[in-house]
Parts: sequence; C-alpha cells; structure tokens
Amino acid sequence: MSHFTAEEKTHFKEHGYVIKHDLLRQELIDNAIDVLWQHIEANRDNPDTWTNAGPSGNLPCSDHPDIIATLHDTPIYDHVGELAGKDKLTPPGRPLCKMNYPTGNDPEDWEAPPRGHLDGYITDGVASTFTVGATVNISDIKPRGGGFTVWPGTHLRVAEYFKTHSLLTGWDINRNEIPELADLPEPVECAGPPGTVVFWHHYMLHRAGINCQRDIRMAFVSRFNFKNLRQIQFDLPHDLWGQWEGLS
Ligand SMILES: O=C(O)CCC(=O)C(=O)O
Repeated sequence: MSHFTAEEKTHFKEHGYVIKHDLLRQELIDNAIDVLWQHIEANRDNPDTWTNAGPSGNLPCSDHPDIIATLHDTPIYDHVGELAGKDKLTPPGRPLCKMNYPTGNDPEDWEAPPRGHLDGYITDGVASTFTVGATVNISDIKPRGGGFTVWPGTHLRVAEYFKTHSLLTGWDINRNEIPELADLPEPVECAGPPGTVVFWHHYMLHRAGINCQRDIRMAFVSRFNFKNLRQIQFDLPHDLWGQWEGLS
C-alpha cells in the first residue's frame, strides 16, 4: 500500500516537506501526554502556570515505552521508507520530546520567526547530518501556537550552496552569513491536530514557531538516516534524489 500520492511526493521534492494527518491512534497520544506531564514544570490542571514553563530543551523521557510507541507502533517509519527506501535506512530510534511553552503574548501580536536553522551543523567544521525528519504534533496545535515551521524550498537552495561549498561550512548557514540564503520565502507553520506529521528533508531551514496561544505546544521530532550516510553525505548535494528509492 502506498502512503503518499504522486502529488505528495512531488510536493516533498519541490518544497522539502509534506504533511500527513491522523497517523497516531488516540490511545498512543493520550499515553504520551501523560508521560510528558510528569516532566513539565507546571500544573496540568492550571493553564495559568503553563506560560514560560520549563524545563527548556528536550524532555528527558525519550526512552519511555509510551513515547517510543508513538514512533514504533505507528506507520511513520513506513512513510519515511516509502520516500527514502526502507532497506537503505537505519532502524527508527527514539523521538525527541520538544515542548514549546506559551509566551504569554496575544495571538494578535504574533509574528512569524525571521529564519530557521539547519540541523547537524552546530559548530564550524562539523557536518553531522541525517536524511529525513518527522515532526509529530502530539497536542492540538492551533495557528500561532508554536507549531513546527519550515521555509519551503530552502532544501534546494541549501543543496545549491553545498555544491560549491564544503558541507563543513554548514555552520555559516546557521550563523546567517550566506547571501544565497538571505532572502527567504514566507515560512509555513505546521499547525494541526494530534497525529499530524510533517516529513521534511534534512536541508530544510526550520524551527519551532512562536507560541502565542494558551496551550503548551507538544511535538516529537525523529530523524532517520541512510545507513551509508557518512560515506555519501558529501556527494548528496550533487545528486539530491538519486539515493531516494521512492523519489529518484
Ligand atoms: O520544536 C520544533 O518544532 C523544532 C525543533 C527543531 O528545530 C529541531 O529539532 O532541530
């Protein structure tokens, strides 16, 4: 059975991401949310405590069976496999639990974030990248509610850049020092109910949006790798889709 239509695959290639809905059963979502609340420094029953709550960074519960189930007991890996080729990928790991707490600002005052970042380039001279990202909405994420945000088409511009600049200079992109990426398209904020999943190319500029709603934005991010990624990563900008069984 195919998970993606031809149009969805084309959308992924052209825009660098594709959104699917209803990929998680409600029971998986409810169980995961119960686990998350054991780690959030706020009172689940008092929304007044959710603004600027903590902790910052990923919650330390990626190893919990109910969190792992949101990836392993769902068709997410099959979807990624249909794009990149399941036999070519390492097995799924553990989701990163990413909360985005309300800022306390009014939705009317919301502004789109100015730019996103590229994962895997966290310091000068290092490229530690991946292949496909999957961001899963665990809470009901309203527009302006801190949803995962992508800059469509930036994967193609980043690939162009890496054709003439080493991957080891990727940190310059995150430092916003690249004229080729100075003028970005309008970002897309991936709001949507629990079970909405954004599949995205690893060269996409992205980040969490700004949460001007009342609810805590709960999302999980998983990253998937080609088994031979370390051998081929420097070649990928020159042949962006050749390795992707479902897209080449
Ligand atoms: O929390 C988010 O929506 C974005 C996460 C992110 O930027 C990342 O995983 O690199």
